[in-house]
Amino acid sequence: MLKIWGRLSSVNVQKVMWAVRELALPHERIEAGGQFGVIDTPEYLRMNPNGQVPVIDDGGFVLWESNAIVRYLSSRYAEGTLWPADPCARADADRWMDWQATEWQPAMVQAFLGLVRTPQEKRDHAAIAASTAKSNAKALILEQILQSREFVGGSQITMGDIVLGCAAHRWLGIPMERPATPALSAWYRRLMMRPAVQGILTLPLK
Ligand SMILES: N[C@@H](CCC(=O)N[C@@H](CS)C(=O)NCC(=O)O)C(=O)O
Repeated sequence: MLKIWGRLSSVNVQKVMWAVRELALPHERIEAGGQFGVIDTPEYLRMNPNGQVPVIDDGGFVLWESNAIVRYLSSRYAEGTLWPADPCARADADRWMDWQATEWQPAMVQAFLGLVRTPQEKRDHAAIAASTAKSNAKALILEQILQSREFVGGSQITMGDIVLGCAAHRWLGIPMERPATPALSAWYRRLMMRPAVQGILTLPLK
């Protein structure tokens, strides 16, 4: 059976769990990271030398890196749906996944850590302000695309929506000033109605 290691408060574990549940794959999730530890044990480091979550083991195939895991599960179990059959549609979804990892996530990380995980007296306000401005500017790029599409890759949900949806969940949950993003917010509400996100993206941000 597919095994997933990772705590549900991790945005990267959320992506994987949403994909697993979207595909109704039989699985077992093992708590790891944060308060659960596990990630610094020799057994775990043999699976992921980075000592991070998530990791999966699918019938002996061990994989880390959340977006790579979402791609693997989609290509293996969701050809034609989460993994679009058309190479251009697939590249479109794929491009947004890379954008999440290399642009939006790094832009928002300081605002998230500062405003959600750091006590008020220890906050670096300049870093938070810079991160807020940068992540908001990136969000407006997504807003523009979603003004003419129901999902990031077009009219159907793909692996790109899972990864971006988790990032949007975080961005929308950070207690900071945000520009109006009506199309992004409507897309997010559509995603949040999916049974697969219940119990994952419905947990409080921490
Ligand atoms: N690029 C990696 C990043 C993984 C990562 O940063 N994981 C964090 C949680 S989001 C982690 O393991 N932190 C240590 C911990 O949870 O104890 C991925 O996307 O999987």
